[in-house]
Amino acid sequence: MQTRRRFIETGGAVLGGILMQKIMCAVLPGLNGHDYCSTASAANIVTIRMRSDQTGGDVWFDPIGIYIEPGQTVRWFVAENVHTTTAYHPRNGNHSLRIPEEAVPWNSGYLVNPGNHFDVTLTAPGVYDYYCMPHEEAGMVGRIIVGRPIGPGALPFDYYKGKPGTADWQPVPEAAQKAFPSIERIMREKIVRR
Ligand SMILES: [Cu+2]
Repeated sequence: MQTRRRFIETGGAVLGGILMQKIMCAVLPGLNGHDYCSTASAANIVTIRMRSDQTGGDVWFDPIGIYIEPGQTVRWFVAENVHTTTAYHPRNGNHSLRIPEEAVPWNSGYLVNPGNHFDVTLTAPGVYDYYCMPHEEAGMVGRIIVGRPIGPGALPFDYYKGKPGTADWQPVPEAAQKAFPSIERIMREKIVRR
């Protein structure tokens, strides 16, 4: 919970910073044209909503697939229900590695209230697959491509079979495998909704 609170506070500070930036640039015309007043920082945040129908029987990330540039920040927001955003990585419950080797795995922990959010800034190029802990079996997964579609996330789901040190890895559930948008579609459309 501590980790989650810290990230929510960090997210709040970012939002506050954007608001302050807008106010400063509106009231001080001299600042316009300055780097401080560019929209780059706000545009750098990509939002993914964590959705559910009323019964909780249908759950999904929206959008389910996105393409971003290295250094952009992804922000997951709870819209309905309780969710996590958790990278496919052995450090997260022995899940198989499906993010770039040099990337730091994330796990938001449970985000329980609408509006709760969690930010991750992705710099290493490659495919990043992630899941929602309580809803992975139901196929609640998402895919982010940063810069180029490379790395373990670009490989078949069973690529690690027979390799040393992977015997404990959990396979990606079948419903989740079917839910991922293809790399080709993300590269073509940039934003893929379910
Ligand atoms: Cu979920």
